[in-house]
Amino acid sequence: MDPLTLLDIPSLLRAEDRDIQSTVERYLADRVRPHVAEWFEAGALPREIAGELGRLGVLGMHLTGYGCAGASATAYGLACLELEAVDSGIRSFVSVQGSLSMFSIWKYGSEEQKREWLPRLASGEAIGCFGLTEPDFGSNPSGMRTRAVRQGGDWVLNGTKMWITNGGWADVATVWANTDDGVRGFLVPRGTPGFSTRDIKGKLSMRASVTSELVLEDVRLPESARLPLATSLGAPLSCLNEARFGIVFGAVGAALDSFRVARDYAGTRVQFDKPIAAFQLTQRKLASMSLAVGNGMLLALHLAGLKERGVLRPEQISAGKLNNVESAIAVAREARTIFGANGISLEYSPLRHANNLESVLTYEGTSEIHALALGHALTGIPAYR
Ligand code: TGC
Ligand code: FAD
Repeated sequence: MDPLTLLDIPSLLRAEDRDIQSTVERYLADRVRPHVAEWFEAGALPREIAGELGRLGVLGMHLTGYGCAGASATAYGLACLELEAVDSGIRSFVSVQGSLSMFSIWKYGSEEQKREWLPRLASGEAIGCFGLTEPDFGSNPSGMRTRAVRQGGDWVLNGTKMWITNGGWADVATVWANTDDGVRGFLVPRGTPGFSTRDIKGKLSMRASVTSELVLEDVRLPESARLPLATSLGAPLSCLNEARFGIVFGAVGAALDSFRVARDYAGTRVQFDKPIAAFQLTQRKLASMSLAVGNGMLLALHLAGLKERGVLRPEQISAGKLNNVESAIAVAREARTIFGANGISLEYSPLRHANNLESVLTYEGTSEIHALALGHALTGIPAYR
């Protein structure tokens, strides 16, 4: 049995959401799971995956119109769970494409920008990225140095963005820059003179994912490249809410997969003439992991319900991200111990998940930032600065 069946969680799900989850799970089992450890080792993700995920309908699946599926928040969350049960890098690709690149255009773009980009991004024909973080400004994006200056009717952008998922692949980058009037967003198509990317190598985490630096040197863009409805730092921060919501479910997926493979291994690995699953200490580990997965899933479903009713608040997403990512990394590490030495090989997923979750702990707001967001909500006192 697994932790979700133990609590009868599938009975809480609508049939249509479960169907979407099963479709995603089947695709991944067939096309991604058998290869993902290899991709992680090689530090590469095959680009064809974008078109396949587009055909599967998961890119921007929670958005409406322009080729997007208009699925429920719960279905989007369950898809993220299945994606991250395979590898956080695959979920990251989908999060950035749908929740950051596409959402920024869907929410803040002009009709023309939406028509130009959303259908191609939804199908995976085009890839998008979202550049907020800079080398010197991560947790504190308000200090960003990337500048956009008006020159005649155009904008000229200069600056550097760092740690950008999908950056080297992107056909269009949503770039956030400071202007004389505050933060604004710009769509920078690949090939624009002065715009270049450099992939970051040597990662010990999130290896099945493209992570890049974006360099903007006198990049000249027309006014029509600016996202017209984005008028402050609140715009990029609101996009983060969408991606953070997906992570609340995704983290449960990484923990669930770690639990499942550890439980199976414990049932077959014999020491002292018994399967190690027969030792009380192993059962205690499985019981604790199961509680963490079940609690994380109930929290995720509760937040999805709030999102579907349109009442989900940012601090509630912070609670979900902080709780579920911290508990997933603890589950993955505990699961790893059940494999003994075998647990450090790529053959078994828990240490790969734990390593990936180091990135998830940091990106989309570090655990410390989400703890401070909760502290702010609980006390009324912001303690970020
Ligand atoms: P502060 O003054 O608090 O806020 C500025 C304006 O933004 C509004 N706001 C939000 N709006 C919507 N949703 C949220 N979550 C919001 N948080 C803040 C706020 O109301 C205000 O609006 P207004 O109208 O009054 O101007 O800003 P601050 O500078 O004090 O910073 C607050 C803080 C620390 C919470 C914020 O800077 C923050 O969230 N920092 C973390 C940065 C971060 O998460 N970066 C992520 C980069 S993208 C990424 O990591 C992608 S990885 C994806 C993948 O591969 O899967
Ligand atoms: P810093 O902000 O320098 O933080 C360092 C440490 O100081 C952390 O522990 C932090 O919690 C702590 N700290 C900072 N401020 C405070 C405070 N006020 N109180 C207490 N502690 C504090 N960014 C994008 O824009 N787009 C992307 O697509 C993207 N993809 C990423 C993919 C990967 C694999 C990774 C690892 C990162 C990605 N990021 C992306 C960047 C990510 O959002 C940042 O790494 C994150 O916001 C933290 O910023 P930083 O790394 O500069 O750390």
